[in-house]
Amino acid sequence: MKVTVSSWGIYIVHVEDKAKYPGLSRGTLTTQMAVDDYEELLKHYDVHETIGTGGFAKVKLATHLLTGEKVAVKIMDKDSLGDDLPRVKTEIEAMKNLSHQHVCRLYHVIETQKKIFMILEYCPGGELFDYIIAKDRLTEDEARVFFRQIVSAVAYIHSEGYAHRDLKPENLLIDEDHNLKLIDFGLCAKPKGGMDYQLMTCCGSPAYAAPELIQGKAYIGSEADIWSMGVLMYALMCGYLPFDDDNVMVLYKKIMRGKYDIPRWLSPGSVLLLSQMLQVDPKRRISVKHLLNHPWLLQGYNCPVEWYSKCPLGYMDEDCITEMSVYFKHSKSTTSNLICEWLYDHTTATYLLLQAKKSRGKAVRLLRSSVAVEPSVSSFKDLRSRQKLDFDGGNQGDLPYVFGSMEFSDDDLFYEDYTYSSAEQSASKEFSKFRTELNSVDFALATPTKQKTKRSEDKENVDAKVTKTEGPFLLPAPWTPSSKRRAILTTPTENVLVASKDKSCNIKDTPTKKSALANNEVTTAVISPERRCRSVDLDLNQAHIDSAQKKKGTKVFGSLERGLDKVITMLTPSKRKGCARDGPRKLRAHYNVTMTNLLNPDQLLNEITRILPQKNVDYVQKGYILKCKTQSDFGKVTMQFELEVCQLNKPDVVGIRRQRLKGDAWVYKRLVEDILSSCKM
Ligand code: 6BJ
Repeated sequence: MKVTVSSWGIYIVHVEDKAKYPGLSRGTLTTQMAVDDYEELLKHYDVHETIGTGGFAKVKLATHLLTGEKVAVKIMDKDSLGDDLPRVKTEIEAMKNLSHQHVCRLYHVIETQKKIFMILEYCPGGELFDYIIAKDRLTEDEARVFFRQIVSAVAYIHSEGYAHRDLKPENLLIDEDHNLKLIDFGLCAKPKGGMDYQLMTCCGSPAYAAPELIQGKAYIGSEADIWSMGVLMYALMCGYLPFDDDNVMVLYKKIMRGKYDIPRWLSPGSVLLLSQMLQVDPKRRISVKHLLNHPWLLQGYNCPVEWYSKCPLGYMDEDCITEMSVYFKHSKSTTSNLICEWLYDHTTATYLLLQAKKSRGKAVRLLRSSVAVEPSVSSFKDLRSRQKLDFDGGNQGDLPYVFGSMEFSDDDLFYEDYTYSSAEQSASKEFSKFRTELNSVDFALATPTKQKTKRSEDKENVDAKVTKTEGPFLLPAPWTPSSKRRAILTTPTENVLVASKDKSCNIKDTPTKKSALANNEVTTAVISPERRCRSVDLDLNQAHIDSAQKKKGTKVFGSLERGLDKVITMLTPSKRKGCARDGPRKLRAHYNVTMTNLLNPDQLLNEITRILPQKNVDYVQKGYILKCKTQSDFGKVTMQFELEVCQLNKPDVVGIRRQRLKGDAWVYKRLVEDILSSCKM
């Protein structure tokens, strides 16, 4: 057993004893590394299904074993990151410096030889984008509730010296209290000279990009963010974009002209506010400071937007410290000293998640002894069968063992949460026998460096700047972030991964492993190849969409659902193979579920699978779930989404759950609308 420490103070455990892994007989060094790469993550978290896939990251739902709190794990493969590695570094550094009620919280960073895992706040409501399109558009009052939160988040990050530079509804998530959380700081910038310093890099999503940015001029990050907020506000209240075109050059011309349609339902106050944000001349554009007190934002509130953090960095909660000191058998002062290092290791995660748990009114308790109650299915057999189904499952061949493959995909180590049959459930029970009780051994060993961090230095600079420019802003009161429901707790099987319980491991205070992200300079993000390609993808994707559907103001899911309610068709027997024995999942009506008038799930499934090839959508069927993807002419996966036929009750009809996993949100919207409106149902 070898332990190394990355430059972020993250303990990487390398297991050399292959005898512990019976499935590794055909294994290679790559296989061994893959096991190592997931060990630290699986020691502390139970990893469930994929909830999103970006250009270079996959996001999975997971449960933190000690607190039972749900988290989102962003998984990145270092080899595949290439030019995007600085983006990851930028995001991690920014998120370590940010703590705000409307900014997604970073809890833990795990860097292994091949992977980077970011453990983040879980937002069960999904993307604001999906929420908008499901409702067609938001009422002015609902848009105001959200927009105040967006202004709050943006004012806060600007006050901390950051410009986000990729504000869009896909980067705003909805938490369990229906509050927004800003994500994706990979393109953010922290100008060395402060927020008034100019930036040069053109980045972000074209439809939300400010005119000065797309012209390649030097620009002020905060001013560009305000423009994007104007586009965002328009999207909230209209359900489509103010500037849109399949051709990016035409789109850029429209942005530079700054002319957009004003639909009849917008109030004069909304029109005025939009015009103040969507000013082509950045110097004439409204500032965040003026937005805080803008009459439109005050309507029905009588108080300015509260921009300051209600959960400031470094806040120490007495109850959480007490619980951690009892659990880990340390004095309270040792415990609080360990927490105060803010290494974004398992100590930071445990503390922040305990605080989150407390803020939801739950007992401030760490789960003792056997934490798991229901194991997740995670066997070699399952991994193998699943691998054959996944699009991006790495090895798709006929090897007898999944571990015989040369490389893992991120899904290979986790079983997706779709467990239907009783056979699979009993397999799950059987594997619970292998469960190990994984106590956090690294806590006791964590005696991190007590050096002055880059964070505190940056903060001093920022504070000086803030005092100068943002004088009237108040200091916040202590607050703990709202958080998530309790989850089913499981641990990985012993065969797959074994946690290090070897307390004699030679762990040093000073990082020994040179991190790929060790360079600590302030980064100006660059436009990634994936983003540069996006416009191309967009065109290719839209090639098969009816021009009528592409028009601005296209009907969105909400109206489509209303249309579907009126259609009743005769039922036909299913000819489909691989039908899940227990029938479709029973789901509650939700905004990502389209209701039909149909009663037979198989008929609906047949109908969708008939239409998908017509729309150039490839799919893999997993029971009642259709894992869909589109590809560009060059074979690049441009979009991934799931359509699941489900059973609703009250009314007792069949529905379709939609979930976008990858690809441009507006292209997805049009494609799924096209698919569903083509289905006879
Ligand atoms: C991050 C991503 C945190 O689609 C869902 C849930 C998506 C959580 C989701 C199903 C659903 C609900 C309602 C409507 C539609 N999260 N949570 C990157 N960086 C930081 C945090 C995250 C990602 C998430 C995404 N639920 N669908």
